[in-house]
Amino acid sequence: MKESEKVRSEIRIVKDSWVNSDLLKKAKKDGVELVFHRFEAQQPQCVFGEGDVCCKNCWNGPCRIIPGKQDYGVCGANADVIVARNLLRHAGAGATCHTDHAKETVLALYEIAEGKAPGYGIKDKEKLLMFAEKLGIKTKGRSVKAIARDLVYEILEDFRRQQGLFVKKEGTYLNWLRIRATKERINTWKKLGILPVNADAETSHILHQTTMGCDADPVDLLLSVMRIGLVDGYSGLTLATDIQDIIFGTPMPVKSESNLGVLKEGYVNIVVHGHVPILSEKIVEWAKKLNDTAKKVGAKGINVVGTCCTGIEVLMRQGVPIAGHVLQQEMVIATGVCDLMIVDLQCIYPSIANVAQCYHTKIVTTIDYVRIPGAIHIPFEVDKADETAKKIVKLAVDNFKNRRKNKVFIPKEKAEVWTGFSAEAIIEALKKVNRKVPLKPLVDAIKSGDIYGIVGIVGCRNPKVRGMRFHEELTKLLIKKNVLVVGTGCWAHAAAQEGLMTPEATEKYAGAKLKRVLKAIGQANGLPALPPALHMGSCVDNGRIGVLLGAIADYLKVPIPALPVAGSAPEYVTEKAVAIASFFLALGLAVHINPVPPVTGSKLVTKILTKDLEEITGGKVLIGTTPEEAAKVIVAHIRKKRKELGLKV
Ligand code: NFS
Repeated sequence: MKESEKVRSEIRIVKDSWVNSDLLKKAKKDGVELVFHRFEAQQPQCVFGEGDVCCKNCWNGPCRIIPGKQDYGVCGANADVIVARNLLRHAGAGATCHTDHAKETVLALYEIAEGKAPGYGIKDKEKLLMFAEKLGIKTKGRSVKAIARDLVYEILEDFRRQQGLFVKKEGTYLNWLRIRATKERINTWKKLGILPVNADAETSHILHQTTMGCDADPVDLLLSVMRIGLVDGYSGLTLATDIQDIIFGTPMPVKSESNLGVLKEGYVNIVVHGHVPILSEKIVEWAKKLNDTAKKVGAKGINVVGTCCTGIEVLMRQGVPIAGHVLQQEMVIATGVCDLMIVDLQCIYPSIANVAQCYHTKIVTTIDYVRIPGAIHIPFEVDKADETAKKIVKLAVDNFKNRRKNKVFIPKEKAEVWTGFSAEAIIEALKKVNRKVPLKPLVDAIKSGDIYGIVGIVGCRNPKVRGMRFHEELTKLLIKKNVLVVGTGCWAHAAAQEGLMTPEATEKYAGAKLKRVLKAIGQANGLPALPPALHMGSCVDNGRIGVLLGAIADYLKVPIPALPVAGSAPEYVTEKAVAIASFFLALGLAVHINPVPPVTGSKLVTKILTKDLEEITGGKVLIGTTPEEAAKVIVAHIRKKRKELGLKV
């Protein structure tokens, strides 16, 4: 890289408010390579990959499409087929992340029901009973464990049902979709023939469908993307969240802190990283129990903080502070005070083991299919949860003495965050305004235009858009226009660090009308105001957004696509994000996606996703490559929906 380019790239890095330049300098001195450095080393990135017109599905290839020169791969597949096939594979891979996550929790519930996981219980019995009753499971006079076991059996049906798989039969589709989606959506999906039958079979089936010499119809492939979106939405996201709520409790509002400043110098710092709360909940519990042990080694106590989505899980339910989003995971270690980072699955950079080598940090992997050379592997099983968590926390305590004082630097930045806004928590807050019909104040505000619309902003942070502060700026632009923002995942880290998840943010950033509504609801709940950016949870908690929108649509007696709402993934990175976007599109939402999704290599696929899909599911992809452009297209979409509903624009 030329010297001038190097300087430019460093300026871009430092421009991000979440990058502390002193920490960056120290990391450089310590010999640490960060995500930005590797990103720069990868430039220029492959243009064929960007348009997704590269096919590596067979060894006639690899083939790539150059319009007018090489219009077909060796087998005859054109750009439309290659792009649609690749998109389906990405969505499928993303959906398996969420269905595996959901299964981890469902199988944990089974162990609990069988009395084989003594470390865990059932915290939200009401939710368990609600789902059991919806699925026709007898509840009267039965023990909670017996009901939980039957619930697990019904859920597992969604992963093994064969009837209706290849020969479609009426009425055979996912149980969890049946009890969590709106009737109108189910009918629409039924008409389209995209109701999934078996989550595992659907995700493995698409590998067959997209192999050389199978499905060559881009439209059919895109309908399958929608079906996979539903697998992701119901057998992944919503199921994972619902079962986690049953085991660990449904989140309710709680205050905490965010950003690297939550690490504490005198304390044993344990960082939980990944996605599934089964492990992190136990670590939090054992850190409290072993707090005095830490004092014996000269520490003031144990400080557990989180990164990425597992951090959010323990933030939402226990108020554990969050240290950083996906792009900050290496920086957490570069502070020199991370005594142990414990990871479960997904979004864990393999590079953390290299960064840890520059410090005393121990990395502990816990899932058998997620291993990192250089890390210590301690398998985590629910039946031995307590002894394993205790062992890991002790490992961290023992490592405190190895900290190298000359390598310590903790950035001061930290911000208050109000979190825990599950759909139930939002309804509870609204009940303080209208006990009998809690949705009424929210819907009335939408109708009057005091809340112009609702936008769910979700997903990763992408090094491609750094320097732009997309999450932060887009959120501010929307709330200024009286749009209520809800969201999850790394967006939530960004919004929290920017101070957007506080009652004060309402005063500072919200448009006058939105401010009035949020103040009224907040004051009914003993707060100066509700925050204008509501933290609904981790990435799997995107299912909560679906449930909330479904409730609003049912209340208004209109389909979800008719609502003045939209979704946005302004810095998406992962295949999981592709699956989530597919779910939102199937739900009938307009979804802003940035960077521009990898479909531009096909004019047909681009046209279907940005235009024609609206006539099919009601959803469509919106493009906006700056926060200003994105806010403009999103607000224009909301305006259109308001007009169609006959509401004030
Ligand atoms: Ni979701 Fe993106 Fe990862 Fe969580 Fe963050 S990167 S797709 S937000 S941590 S899953």
